[in-house]
Amino acid sequence: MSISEMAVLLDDAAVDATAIPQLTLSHELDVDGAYAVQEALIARRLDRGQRLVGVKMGLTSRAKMAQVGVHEVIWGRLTDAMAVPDGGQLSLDGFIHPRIEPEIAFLLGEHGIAAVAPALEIIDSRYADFQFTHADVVADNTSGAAFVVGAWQPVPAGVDNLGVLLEVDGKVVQAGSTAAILGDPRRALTEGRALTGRYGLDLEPGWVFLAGAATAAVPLTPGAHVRAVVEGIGTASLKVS
Ligand code: OOG
Ligand code: MG
Repeated sequence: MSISEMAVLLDDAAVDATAIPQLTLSHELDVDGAYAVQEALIARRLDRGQRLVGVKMGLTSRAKMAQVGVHEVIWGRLTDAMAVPDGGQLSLDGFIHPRIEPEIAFLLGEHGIAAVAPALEIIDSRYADFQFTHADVVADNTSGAAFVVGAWQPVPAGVDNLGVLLEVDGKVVQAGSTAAILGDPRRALTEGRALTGRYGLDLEPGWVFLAGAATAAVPLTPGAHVRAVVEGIGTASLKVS
């Protein structure tokens, strides 16, 4: 199966909210090939009028690596269609088996980080049972489905040891620290620049950069009110309808 055929399979799976078998069960796919599938998959969305608005890192914390059994840092693309306003509503209709995780977001400036914000990421593997290899998850745009960015804040002196909470209906369901993100989420940006550059993508000023979750993700259920709290930075929230 060609790169573009794999991209069509993954694109259709997302559009139809229907899981597919892992590509690597029946096809040869290495990580470079998987990034080519991801690029082709996102190109289809850009052809449908979506805009690239940023990049997300994945598996930058041990908690996340352990949850999915893949131990490599990965990255994916964010389009405007994936953005949900802070405090907004999200219907689960278009998702397969969505999970949510707390993140820290950077607003990219001309020279480094222009602002920081708490964020939520909704991930929704297009593979059956949320099971995948490194190459599978890269091809699937690193499970990216939607994201919420809270109010942008000036860059604090350090972002390397901030408490991170994920709350559902007012109860803490995950707790961690930004220290879990490669020791310092700014390191995720350094790695992100290098990794995206390897595949010909330059991070642009004005883009959102998600550094990767500090904690494991939790299933997203109808009616849930979900909030990420990042110490000293604020909150990002979402209501599931
Ligand atoms: C892969 C995406 C990981 C993160 O923040 O670590 C990710 C997955 O968990 O399905 O977005
Ligand atoms: Mg994430």
